[in-house]
Amino acid sequence: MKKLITLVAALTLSASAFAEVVVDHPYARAVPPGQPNSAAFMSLKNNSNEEIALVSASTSVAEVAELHTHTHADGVMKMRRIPQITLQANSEVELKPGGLHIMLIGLKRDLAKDEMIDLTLNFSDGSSEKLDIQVMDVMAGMGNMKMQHDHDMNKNIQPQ
Ligand SMILES: [Cu+2]
Repeated sequence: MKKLITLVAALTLSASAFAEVVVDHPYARAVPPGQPNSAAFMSLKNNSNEEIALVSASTSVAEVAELHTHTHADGVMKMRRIPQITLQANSEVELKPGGLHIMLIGLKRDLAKDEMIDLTLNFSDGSSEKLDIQVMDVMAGMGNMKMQHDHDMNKNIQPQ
């Protein structure tokens, strides 16, 4: 009987923790030793008929995880913290380099290519999703935009 109760509890827990949002291809940017910040990217698919929003994130490898977007002004890419990333009903939002991303601020250790890190996503309906995401080399193809990104970060945002 005790075993059955444990099983039911486990099922209930996984059901309530399951978000209506499907996460596709999550990854984090590998950074060279000493870099204070990185970012995580993924595609978020809302398969429900209700609007839902990603409201926060956390990871054990950084002090803070913030939701960020990029704005393009006078030829310079700048990042801005946003309170949430809204997912309209039955739609998909892409978090990608140069666009929406989850900023990992105050890295507690280096993020080397191919290792896995944990990332928890918290949604507006109270659900959350814990992911194991791969660290990948995102430098290639990002060129100057990427460099500007890091430059701005180092200047403007101090780890708390
Ligand atoms: Cu950012």
